[in-house]
Amino acid sequence: MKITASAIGLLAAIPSVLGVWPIPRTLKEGSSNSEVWWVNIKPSGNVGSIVSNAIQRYQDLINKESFQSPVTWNVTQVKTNGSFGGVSLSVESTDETLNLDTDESYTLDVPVSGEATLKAKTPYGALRGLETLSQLVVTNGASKAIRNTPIHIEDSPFFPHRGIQLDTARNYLPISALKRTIDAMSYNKLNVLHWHIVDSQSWPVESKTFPDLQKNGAYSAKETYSHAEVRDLIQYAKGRGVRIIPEFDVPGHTYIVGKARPDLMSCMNMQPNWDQYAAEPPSGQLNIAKPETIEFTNKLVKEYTGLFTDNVFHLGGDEVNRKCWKEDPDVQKYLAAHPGEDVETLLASWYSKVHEYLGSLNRTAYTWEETLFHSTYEPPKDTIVQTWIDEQSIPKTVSKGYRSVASPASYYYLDCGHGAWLSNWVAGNSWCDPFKTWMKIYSFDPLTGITDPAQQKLVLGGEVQLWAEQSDETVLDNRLWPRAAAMAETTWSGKKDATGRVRTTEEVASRLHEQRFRMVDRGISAGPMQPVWCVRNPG
Ligand code: CP6
Repeated sequence: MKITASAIGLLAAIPSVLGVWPIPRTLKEGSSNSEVWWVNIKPSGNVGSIVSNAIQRYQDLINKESFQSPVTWNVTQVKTNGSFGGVSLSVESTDETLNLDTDESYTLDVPVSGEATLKAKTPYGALRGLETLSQLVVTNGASKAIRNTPIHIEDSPFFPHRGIQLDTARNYLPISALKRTIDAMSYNKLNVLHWHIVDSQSWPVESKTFPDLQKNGAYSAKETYSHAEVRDLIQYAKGRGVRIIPEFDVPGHTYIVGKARPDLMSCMNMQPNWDQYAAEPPSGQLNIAKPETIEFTNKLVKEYTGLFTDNVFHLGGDEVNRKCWKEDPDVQKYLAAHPGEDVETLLASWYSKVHEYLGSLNRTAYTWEETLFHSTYEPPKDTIVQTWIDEQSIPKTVSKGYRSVASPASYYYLDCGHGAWLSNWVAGNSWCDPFKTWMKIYSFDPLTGITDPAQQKLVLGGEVQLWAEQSDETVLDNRLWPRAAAMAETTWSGKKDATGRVRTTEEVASRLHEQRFRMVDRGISAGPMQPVWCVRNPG
C-alpha cells in the first residue's frame, strides 16, 4: 500500500531522502531504523594522519552532537529494529596530495545491524564519507538513530572546484574566523578557499622580501597574518579537505603597494576623482612601463609560492584602468621612445612576463576573466579563468579552450561589495543585486549555454564571492550561510537528480533548513531561512 503524504500529516514533513546536504549522487535506502549508542570508527589498515585525525574529530562530533532536526522534531519514538555497530573505514591510498585532480569519491554502507563500511580511494574521499555519516545520525533528544537502513551510498563530486572567496583586504578577518569558515566548508563538502588576501585598501600578510608592505599596509599590527599563521592555516584546511588558493591581485587594485614602494606606482590617490582611475578608492596601479614592477611582482610570486603550497596561484588581473596609465608621465615617456607600442602591448607583455615566471615555478595561473577578454594577452592554455562579469563569460571562456570557474556576479556574489560607492547602486539601479537569496544561488547552472561535452568538461566548478567592503567577522557566518551551502549542493551533486530531473528549490528547502540548523548546532551562525513553523507545516 502506498501511503500518501496527505494521509499522514507527519510524513509530509519528512523529506523523501535522508537529511544529507549536499545530497549524495546515488543513495539507496531501506525501511528499517538502527539504534545508535556510541559511534566507534575503526581504521582498516593504514589510513594516514589526516584520516586518523578526522576519525577522532567525527567520532567526537557524532557522539556529542545532540542535533535535533526541525523537520523531525515531533518524532518522539523511532521504532528501531537494528543496532548500529560502528564503522570500518579504509582507503586505497594514503597519498595526502590535495589538488584539482584529487579523487573525493567514497562508498558508505550502513546495514540494519552490525558494522558499517566506508571505503574511499583517497584520504579526502574518506573525509567526505565521514561528513555524510555524521549527517545520517539523528536524535529525538533522548536517543540516536540512523533512519531508513540499510543504506547504500555511492558518492562523488560533480565538479572538482567548489569554493568560497573571502576578501581580507577591505576588512580584516581573524584566523579563527577563517578556521571556522573552513570547518563550515567541510560540513558542506566545499574544497577551495580562494583567499583574496590583499587589495588597494590594506596588506595584512607578512612579506619577508618586502617587510614594509605589511608594516605600512596592514590596518594595524594586530590585523595581520604571519608566515607561521598562514602555514598553520593551510595545514588546518588540508586536514578538512580544503585547498587554499591565494590571490595577489596585480597590476590593478594595488594602491597599498605605494605605501611601501611609491616608486612603482601610477595614478596614486587621485582624490576626489578616483572613479576615473580605479574601480574603487583609493586609485593606484603598478606602473607597467617600469621593468621594476615586473621584478617586484615576480619576487612576491617567488616568496608566496614558497609559502602557499597549492599548485594553483591567482594573479588577479581584474578591473585595470587604462586612463591611469595613459596619463602617467613615465608611461608617456616610454611610449614616445618605443613607436609601435601602446598601453595594450605594454600590458600584454607585462602579463606574459609575470605569468611565464609563475609557470617556471610549476604553478598553474588562475586569473580574472579580464586578462583573457579585456587585454590582448593570450594566457597559456592551462590557465584557469575565473568569470564574474556575466553568465555568458563561462561559455565564452570554454569555447576558447580555457578552463573556467564560474562566479557570475548576478548569481554568486553574496553581496555587491564596492556597490556602496556607486551612486547608481544607492539609487537602486545596480546590475548586481545587493542581496541574493539562497534560491537564486541554487538556481544557477554553471553549464548553462554549453552543449559540447568537451567544453562542459572545461567548467571546473564555481565559487561564491564574499567581498569585504561591507562585511567583516560580525556578519561573516550569516552572509555566507546557508547561501554558500546552496552552491555547495549544485556543484557537488549537480543540478539534476539520478533520473535527470532538475531539482527544485521547493523540494530541497526542508533539507537545507535541516543543514542550516545542523551548522548552528556546530557553532556556525548561519542565518535563519524561515520560521520553523513553516518547516513543520509545509505547503
Ligand atoms: N574587488 C576586486 C571588488 C570586485 C572585483 N575585484 C567587485 C566588482 C564588482 C562587484 C563586486 C566586487 N570589489 N578586487 C571584481 C572581480 Cl559588483
